[in-house]
Amino acid sequence: MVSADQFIQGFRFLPGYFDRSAQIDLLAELRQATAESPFYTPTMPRSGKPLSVRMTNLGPLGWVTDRDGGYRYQATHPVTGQPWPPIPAMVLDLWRKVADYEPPPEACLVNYYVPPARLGLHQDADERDFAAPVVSVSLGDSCLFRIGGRERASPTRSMKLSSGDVVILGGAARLAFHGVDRIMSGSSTLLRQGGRINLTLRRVTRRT
Ligand code: MD3
Ligand code: FE
Repeated sequence: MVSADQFIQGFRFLPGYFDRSAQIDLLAELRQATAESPFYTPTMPRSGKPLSVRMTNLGPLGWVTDRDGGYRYQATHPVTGQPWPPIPAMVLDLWRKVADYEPPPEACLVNYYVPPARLGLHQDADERDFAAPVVSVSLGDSCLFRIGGRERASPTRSMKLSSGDVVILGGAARLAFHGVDRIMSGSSTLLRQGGRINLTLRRVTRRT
């Protein structure tokens, strides 16, 4: 297993960016936000098949999917109908420090993986702005993450993402296929019940 740093232009890996105490602070922010805006089970376009990953969002826009509406961004939680809670200051700070992109993120998707949840190989292409990077934060159990190239058939590399790690996907990496193959149960004590939380920060609309 090798780092993907030299594999795709625009991929940056910052292992252990958040120390244990920052991870605990971030988790406390997420507990507050998810009390108002709970994790729900999204469904696939057309088939209506449930995803194994549970989701919620923070920020002005959230990524959602369901059978009839497909993949999209919207301002409200699909179950509660309420606006998504704000993105925590420490997450906006992270964006300012690492994204090299002036406007703040519009969407912070929060994915919650309880084994055997996984995320198949896909591209993040529902945004209008591909000039902005995607910034990801991992919390809780480690996962086996896979990243390839701009085509589904491109060769892939696997790497472990652990609690506190940050990944920045800019440049060519912004449109790379990627997925989460497996959660490594018991690899972290951060979440009492186990599992993995991932935050992905994105710009959605084009800069004017
Ligand atoms: C590579 N999330 O929400 S984060 C997603 O761990 C998503 O929950 C995964 O893929 C997760 O869409 C991966 C790392 C990541 C995020 C966005 C990317 C890698 C990426 C965009 C382009 C290329
Ligand atoms: Fe993705």
